[in-house]
Amino acid sequence: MPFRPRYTGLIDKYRDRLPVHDDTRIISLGEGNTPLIRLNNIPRECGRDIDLYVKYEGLNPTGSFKDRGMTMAVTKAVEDGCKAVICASTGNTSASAAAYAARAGIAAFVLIPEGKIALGKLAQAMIHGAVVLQIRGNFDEGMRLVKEVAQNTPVTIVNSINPFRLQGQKTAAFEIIEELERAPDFHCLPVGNAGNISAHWMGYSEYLEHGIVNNRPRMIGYQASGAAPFLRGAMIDNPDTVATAIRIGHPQSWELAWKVREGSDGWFDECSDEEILAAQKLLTEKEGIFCEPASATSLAGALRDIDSGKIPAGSSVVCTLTGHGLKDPDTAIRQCAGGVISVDAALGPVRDAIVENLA
Ligand code: AN7
Repeated sequence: MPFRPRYTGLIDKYRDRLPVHDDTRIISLGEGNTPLIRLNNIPRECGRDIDLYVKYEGLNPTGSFKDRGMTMAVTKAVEDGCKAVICASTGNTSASAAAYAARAGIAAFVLIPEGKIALGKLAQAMIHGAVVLQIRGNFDEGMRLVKEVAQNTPVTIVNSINPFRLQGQKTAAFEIIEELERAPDFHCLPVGNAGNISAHWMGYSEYLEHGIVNNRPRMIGYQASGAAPFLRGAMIDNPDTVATAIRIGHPQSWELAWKVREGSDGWFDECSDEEILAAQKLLTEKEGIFCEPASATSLAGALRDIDSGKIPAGSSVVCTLTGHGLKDPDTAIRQCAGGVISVDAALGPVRDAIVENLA
């Protein structure tokens, strides 16, 4: 039989493990089923015996892992008869909420920090028709406002404090297990609100409890140095980092994430902006994989911990690449010091430029 059934998204695939009914109208854009790519060149060059994979969540419909949670959150909001969703966002949640609300035919309101959201994400929220409220404040202030306004306005919050979000996001762990036929030894993620690390742990734990695997990974959460409340052990008020997606000082899943650390015998660490950008560039140049800066935090941290032996040789490691590189073209271009070469539209100059640059 040369044909397989059309892939129709993660709710259809994992229906038995998600809180939906047979007659629930599913709001899906075919999210999930993202590639788990084994890195070749980076492990070889760093000279470590390591089985290193990236889970390329940037290949979800709106370019980030948020779609896994949003398909569930919007499906349930529509099931409950809600006509509008709202979120605060550093960018990806707003892009995803805007798209899934459009798909559902309901309204989306998004609060974003003025001047601190990557261009692609802003474009997405706008083109999908969300009402974009740019606040003169950061994500944490936006989140507080969203919680307040939702108390007496008919809008459903679709940030990760909405429990259906984490239910959807746990499916990434299912997919990894199905591909590796076991759980990895270590799973590294960038951490902002810590919803995603918590959701992955739920997924891994569920497959362990149901006897599908007999191991769980140690979970490692990396934060940007300027926005690292887990490392400091306390919330921070003025987070700052080039990785705007994780420019968060008051994580919403604070308690959950500490339980993940304890339960998995994992740890939190920080990466500087320089380390984050270097990892992003390494991945694009050595493996052909383009993720946004925040996403590269998982790889930046993992490479450092592999190098120091904290992640021992022989381990299998999965790094989640949470968002696509095209989300933030400005930061990518700014990283390429050489820029582009301008030449006259004539054979001579074009040939000269090629010869000069042949290694
Ligand atoms: C690319 O969009 O919080 O630790 O408002 O966009 O689950 O918060 C984004 C978070 C990592 C952190 N990588 O995940 C938002 C938002 C990317 C992200 C995170 C985000 P959590």
